[in-house]
Amino acid sequence: MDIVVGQRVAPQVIFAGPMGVGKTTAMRAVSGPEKLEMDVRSLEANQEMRAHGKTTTTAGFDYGECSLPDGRSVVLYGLPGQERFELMWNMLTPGSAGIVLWVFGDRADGGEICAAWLRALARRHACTRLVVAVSRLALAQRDEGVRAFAALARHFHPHAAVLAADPRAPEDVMQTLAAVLSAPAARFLAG
Ligand SMILES: Nc1nc2c(ncn2[C@@H]2O[C@H](COP(=O)(O)OP(=O)(O)OP(=O)(O)O)[C@@H](O)[C@H]2O)c(=O)[nH]1
Ligand SMILES: [Mg+2]
Repeated sequence: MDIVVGQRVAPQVIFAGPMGVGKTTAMRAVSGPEKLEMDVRSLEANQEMRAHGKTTTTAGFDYGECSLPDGRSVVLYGLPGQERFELMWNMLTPGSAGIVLWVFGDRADGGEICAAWLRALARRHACTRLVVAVSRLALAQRDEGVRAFAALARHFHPHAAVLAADPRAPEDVMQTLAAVLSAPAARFLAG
């Protein structure tokens, strides 16, 4: 029997966000065997990322299929984080049922980067479900960090859900998926 990849009825969720935040890592954490990665060796992976073992960047997209604990299936697409591959953003973003935007919670420019991504997504998707997943927040800073990103995200999307999540932890990634599927869809606001 031929193997058929893809589940036509499953909602498609996009993992978006800057280079190195953990979109491919998150996809790997929850996907079953039917997955595809298009990473290439990268000069851009900076020293900090190399220290954590990241030497590649996504030049195309990630594809994965995931079953949630309640039995629902989700198809995942991970965007490339670098703007030079924005052709993929144009192709994949408009068709998605929901977006998980992964952001850096430990960088001084994390808010700015998050706002730039929200603008880029708003240009490509009029109405969607949105979760902002804040990575790398120390436990003591979690509440404050989530509050700060929530205020920013709601500038751009009235029903954005914001949570702290580690893209390496399958249970955290599952939580972002459950959150995006249960969030109300809404139009992006002019931010
Ligand atoms: N220390 C630490 N490392 C993390 C955390 N989250 C992710 N990482 C690491 O950061 C790197 C993320 O790499 P990728 O998943 O390839 O990032 P990406 O978002 O797909 O990047 P591009 O495809 O280049 O846009 C991996 O080496 C992860 O192990 C975290 O919370 N703490
Ligand atoms: Mg990637």
